[in-house]
Amino acid sequence: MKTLDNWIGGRQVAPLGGAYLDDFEPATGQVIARIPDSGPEEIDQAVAAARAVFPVWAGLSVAKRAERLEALAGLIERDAGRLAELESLDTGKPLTLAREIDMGRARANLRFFAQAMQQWSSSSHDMGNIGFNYTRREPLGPVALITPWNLPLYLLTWKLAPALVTGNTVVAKPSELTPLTADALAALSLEAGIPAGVFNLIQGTGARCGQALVDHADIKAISFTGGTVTGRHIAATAAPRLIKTSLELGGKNSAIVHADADIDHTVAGLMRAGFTNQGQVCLCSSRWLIHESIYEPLVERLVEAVSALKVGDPNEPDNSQGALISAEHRDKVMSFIKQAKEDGGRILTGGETIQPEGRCHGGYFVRPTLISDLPAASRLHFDEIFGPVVTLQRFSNEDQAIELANSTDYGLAATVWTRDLATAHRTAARLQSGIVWINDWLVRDLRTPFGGVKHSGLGREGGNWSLEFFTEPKNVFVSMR
Ligand code: TXE
Repeated sequence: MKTLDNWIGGRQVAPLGGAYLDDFEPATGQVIARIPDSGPEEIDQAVAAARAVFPVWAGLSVAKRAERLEALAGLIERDAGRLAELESLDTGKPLTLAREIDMGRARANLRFFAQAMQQWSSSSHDMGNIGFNYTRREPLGPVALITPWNLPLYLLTWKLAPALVTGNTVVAKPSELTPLTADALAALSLEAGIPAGVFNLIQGTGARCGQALVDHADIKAISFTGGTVTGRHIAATAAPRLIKTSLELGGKNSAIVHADADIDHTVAGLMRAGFTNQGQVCLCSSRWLIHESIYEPLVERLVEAVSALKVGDPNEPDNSQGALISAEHRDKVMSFIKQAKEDGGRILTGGETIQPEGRCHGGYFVRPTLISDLPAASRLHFDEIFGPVVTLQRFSNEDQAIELANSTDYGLAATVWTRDLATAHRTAARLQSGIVWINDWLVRDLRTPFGGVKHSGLGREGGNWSLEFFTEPKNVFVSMR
């Protein structure tokens, strides 16, 4: 069993009190590693290291910083097999998914921001004979990156790349449930020539270690992806210090299927949108709203497709569904299914846990579940379940579909399925959502704004939005008089 350390100032450092937490493999329920149970002292040391090297890193040319990020992307490519295995082991997601999606995206994040920063231009504002202004974009200093367990390396690199390429130094805290790939990334960052102390990594719980990080007086900005309750708490913690926060939080995303949707295409799309990563993606469509004229035949097709999903050992290429992240999370998902039954909902398929034969017998598996006929007020329509559970509702006209979709506190990512251009654009315009996909799901262009409205977050990531978040504009006026 592996024992991890923190990474402070380029060195592996054991936790001060010698306290460790267990890291579980979701597919087996076995302990696979021990991670530091860090607190304020370790955070202090990491922030001090990040502060000390900040002038050096910020003083490098953009080209030099971009070169180091490109080198890190190259190392992720070199080690993709090993990293995908660690990611699958730690999260319970299918190994093929970790290879094809998570590793590809981790590389792409680093390359994208390395290149984007070299194309970015600052602005100038001419005042004729009086003079002119130019606007510098300056790095902030040590920044905190706090990431969740569903897409560990994917989301850490999504924040790390823009933070570093703009000249900031970083203290990162990955989820205590998925520490492995962040640890590997810290080691690779040194190999890539990123100076010691530029990327520090502290492992520990949210309540003690994460809280100490967001409380630290020398942290200049916080980029967070996680649950809405935690996000709200972090915003409140940061507010008195007047530091920037970027909050990417939960979702309760609707898929609106209009009467004229291309059925084959929609079934394939909904399967991805509902069940990728066992439904543990903030962008997953977990409410499928279907026009009444196609409801019965479409639901029949969907039940057939969902029932055919293979669940089990993430190492078996045939299994498109792995384990949920933890026993606690599995129990939370199952409590929603229990609630659905109490509310009078019909479980059309799934609705139960699975104990596969063999090595994964103790894993946290839930069969992909479709639920219909819930009363309109059931909380399954409004609360984020974050698992392989989708609710079905029918609508009779466009206004009703929009009203249902907009009726939750969240507003992250909706999908619209129709062959009619005007219907597609009109629906997209009326949805309260940061992102809308028409006839597709999770197609990402890293230049576009990514984030949600209402309780799904604050701010946007992606392209220039990330570069702006991690910099402070400074306007300089030059007199010509
Ligand atoms: O998230 P947390 P949890 C949703 C999903 C899930 C729910 C709770 O619905 O069921 O959130 O998940 C750190 N100060 N999403 O409890 O706690 C924590 O250690 C500083 C949606 O796992 O928000 C981890 O590193 N940090 C989501 C990170 O915050 C703190 C992805 C996220 O954990 C902290 C994951 C504190 N006080 C869950 N408390 C998405 N948007 O994709 C916790 N953390």
